[in-house]
Amino acid sequence: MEGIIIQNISNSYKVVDKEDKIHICSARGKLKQKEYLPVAGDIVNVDEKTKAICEIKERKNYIKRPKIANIDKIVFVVSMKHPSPDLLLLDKQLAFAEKLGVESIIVFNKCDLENKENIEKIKEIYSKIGYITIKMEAKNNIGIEELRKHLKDNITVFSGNSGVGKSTIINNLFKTNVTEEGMISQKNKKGKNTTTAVTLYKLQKNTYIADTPGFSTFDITEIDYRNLDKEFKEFHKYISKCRYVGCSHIYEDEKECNVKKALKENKINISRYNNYVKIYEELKEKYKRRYN
Ligand SMILES: Nc1nc2c(ncn2[C@@H]2O[C@H](COP(=O)(O)OP(=O)(O)O)[C@@H](O)[C@H]2O)c(=O)[nH]1
Ligand SMILES: [Mg+2]
Ligand SMILES: [Zn+2]
Repeated sequence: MEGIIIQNISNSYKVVDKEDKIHICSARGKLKQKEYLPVAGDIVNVDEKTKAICEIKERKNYIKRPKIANIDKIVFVVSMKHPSPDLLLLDKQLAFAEKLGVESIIVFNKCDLENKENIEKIKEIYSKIGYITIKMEAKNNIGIEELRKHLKDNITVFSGNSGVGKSTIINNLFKTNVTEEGMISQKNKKGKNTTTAVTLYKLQKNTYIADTPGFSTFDITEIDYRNLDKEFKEFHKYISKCRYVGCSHIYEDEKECNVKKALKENKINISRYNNYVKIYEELKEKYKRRYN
């Protein structure tokens, strides 16, 4: 039987088959891939008799923290006020998604607290690059349906600082979808999740939202600073025309840098470029200290 793992607690795996039946399985003995263990999001083959997972299908991708496989999309939630937008963090998270090869959706939440002009200014930076951007007032259930359209047939993870509105958004997604047994019914009376394990909740057919207790944003230290420029989507078409191979697009002695030229001509946004430099220096510093 083939299914998807929606939860893993030690050696117990909840596997959902094509008929939506949940099987409690284990993952030892028969498992072909002894070198690693299955995680939430894995498509697996299960031995019907023993309920042992015997094979993990090849992964599209794998994230260490939170431990999850086969993610299709990441939703980055940015708060417009209280807390104010953290664009450095957003740019880090977008770089992470680019490296992983996963599509990003940027949600600007708490739009009720900020004026239209400021919202548009920030939103435009990212929509111009080609990112999907959504204005939201999760508290007032505005923007939820627009987001829902992008989640269909995908496994989605939410990322963003504490307090930006992730839980409010996820709860609204499930609340307005009364026909499906969702997150709400699987929570206890206080509305808290009953588990600390990464869990995939079914929003609709083939559509899952990962609930990731204790997780807020991705660790990007695995990105090699020398390749960071490639994770900035809008830099792509300029990079190849820099004079120096391996140009970092930062230092004065790198003459005829095409990225800097694009920056001067306003083809690259200054906030994005400045954050690129900050992230580059941060990753480089970490790399230098890696043996300490
Ligand atoms: N004004 C306003 N507050 C919001 C909105 N969305 C969420 N909040 C509030 O922001 C706070 C943090 O939200 P929460 O969903 O817990 O954030 P999380 O930490 O990212 O899960 C709560 O008090 C929410 O009611 C919104 O669109 N507008
Ligand atoms: Mg929360
Ligand atoms: Zn350059």
